[in-house]
Amino acid sequence: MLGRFWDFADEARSMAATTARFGRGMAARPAPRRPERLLELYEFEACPYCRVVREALTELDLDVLVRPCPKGGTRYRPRVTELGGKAQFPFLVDPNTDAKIYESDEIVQYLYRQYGDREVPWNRRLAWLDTGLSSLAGVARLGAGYQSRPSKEPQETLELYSFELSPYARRVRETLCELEIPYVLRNAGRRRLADYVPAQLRNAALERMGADAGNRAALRQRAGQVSIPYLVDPNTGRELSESRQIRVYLQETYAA
Ligand SMILES: N[C@@H](CCC(=O)N[C@@H](CS)C(=O)NCC(=O)O)C(=O)O
Repeated sequence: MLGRFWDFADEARSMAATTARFGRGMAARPAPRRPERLLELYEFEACPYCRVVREALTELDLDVLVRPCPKGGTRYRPRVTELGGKAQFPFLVDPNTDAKIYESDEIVQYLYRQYGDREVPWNRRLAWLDTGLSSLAGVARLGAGYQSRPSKEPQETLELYSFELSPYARRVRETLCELEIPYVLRNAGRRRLADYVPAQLRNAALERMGADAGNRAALRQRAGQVSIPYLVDPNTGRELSESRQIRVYLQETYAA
């Protein structure tokens, strides 16, 4: 009973964080150039600078291999110092160009220039203001996705269908982050009107308003509907779509 209450309160705070981002990290206009090899991002969920990078990835509809580096983490933090010389996050590695970039604003500019073929959006032009607002959004989360927790390392990389602004996907990413579980972030931002209607209410008429594409189409194929978040764990063969259940599953399977 108490658990349910906390879950509900936590979801409400995640919703507040979503509201505070004024729509960033929700709609996707796919980048015309697609990276051949998966981008790699060392980051942690509570970091406001990391958030703006994840938002750009959703908006450009780019997948990325996330290597979570929460405070106190030992799994990937040392690798960042080895690769770039300091423990600062976010840190992007692009194996396609050999680029290794630390500064969030530089990463966002790089992604839009290298893959998006367009300027950063107008609401990102004042980077200092946008990053300040990103910090405010983080306040609502009361430190979730900040500190590492002991965990078992999965052998194979998990996959998460997500988009940055989703309050439900955020809670799953926070758990993955705290447990230092690496995962391929399959971005599934909204592209068409029907994507704004909850999966359970979407009817055939809405579906006719346009076909799914990209990861949304792949998810429909895989799960029969598009419901975000959606976790795929090749280590156990489990696939789950409810954020509360996913969090319990991750906790039971990987927390040490
Ligand atoms: N100007 C940098 C600031 C990055 C930054 O300060 N990141 C913090 C996390 S929010 C960090 O790396 N802290 C060191 C640590 O977590 O150990 C940027 O925009 O990327």
